[in-house]
Amino acid sequence: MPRALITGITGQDGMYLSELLLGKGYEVYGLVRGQNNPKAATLAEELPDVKQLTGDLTDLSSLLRALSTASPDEVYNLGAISYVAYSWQNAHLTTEVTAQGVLNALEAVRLHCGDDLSQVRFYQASSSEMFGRVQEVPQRETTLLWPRSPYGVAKVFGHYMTINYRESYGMHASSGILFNHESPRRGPEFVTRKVTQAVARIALGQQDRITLGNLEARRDWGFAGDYVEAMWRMLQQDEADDYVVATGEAHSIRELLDVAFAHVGVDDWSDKVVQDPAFFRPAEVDELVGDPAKAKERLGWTPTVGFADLVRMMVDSDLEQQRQLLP
Ligand code: NDP
Ligand code: GDR
Repeated sequence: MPRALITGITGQDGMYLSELLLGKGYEVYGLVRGQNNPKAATLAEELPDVKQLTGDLTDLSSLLRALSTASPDEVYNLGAISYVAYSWQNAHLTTEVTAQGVLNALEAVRLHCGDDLSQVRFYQASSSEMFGRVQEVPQRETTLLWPRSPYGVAKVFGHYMTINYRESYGMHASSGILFNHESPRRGPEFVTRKVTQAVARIALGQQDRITLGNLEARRDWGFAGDYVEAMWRMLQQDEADDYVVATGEAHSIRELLDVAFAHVGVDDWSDKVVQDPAFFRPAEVDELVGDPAKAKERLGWTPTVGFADLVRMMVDSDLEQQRQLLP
């Protein structure tokens, strides 16, 4: 039975990846941080077969302990402070977790493996945010990186450190440059979920308006369930490498609003959306769109859920959740 250790197991991708690996017969271990983390109970309820281990990416010894207990064949480093807007307010913390945390994870694997680094394959959750002020359209593995936020800068560090461990020690360390991916499990601070949750509440008469920032930004949005499949496929390759994972299509926040509101029968949402400068970013990433050709060719990976279906799936899920909260 193959064994996997996942950091960031309580996040959106950690949950989908756990389901995928459990379905393939893996023994799955997940690193859960903090004292009495409330998400541990949700994880235990939804995925009782996952074995939870206590640890934190900023604490090297906790990572070594987790590796020793899990003795994994594959390590997926998904843990991060992942909310871009928050990273300006907490740049040091973001650097410690999202940048140095990757070094800690890589170093823990290297120390754990000793002379035989071939025991463990490593996946790093890199991000399209590394492209920031884009130097090429669409973005591919070779596009120059130009991050625009402390989060993006931290991800660039983790990305290059992963490549460096591959080149220095021959570690099977791959980096997935994933574009935005969403689902009903997406945190409500991210714009897709913020919109679908608000649209559901507006449709049920629980709220009048939604307050947003920049409506012109464009993102390449895919479904998280598809994207964790690409992560797994990367670690099944003979050689470790870097891959862009994206749909190849970009849509604006306005289009997101169009699809989400239309799904509950609202064609004109102009009186339901308010813009607040508080949600604008100090340095915006205007448009991201990826070229997933390499992932298609080498991994045989293609996305299965398109933009409009993804948004409708999220609105439906939020309608159901909000109905359950009604008195
Ligand atoms: P989430 O924000 O949903 O999950 C982040 C996870 O990291 C949570 O489990 C969180 O734990 C954990 N974490 C935070 N701080 C620490 C720490 N100090 N030590 C250990 N774990 C920690 O992110 P996603 O699931 O959406 O993303 C997974 C990874 O992929 C992240 O690295 C993200 O940056 C990256 N990524 C995501 C993309 C996306 O569109 N979703 C696109 C590209 C990259 P807790 O639940 O306790 O807070
Ligand atoms: P992003 O996702 O920054 O791309 O990072 P997010 O959903 O936060 O923002 C996308 C775009 O929407 C604009 N926007 C708003 N965003 C939020 N969160 N809230 C708002 O009210 C709002 N109004 C407009 C933003 O300005 C931005 O342009 C996500 C994260 O998952 C990262 O961890 C990951 O690496 C990248 O995707 C790829």
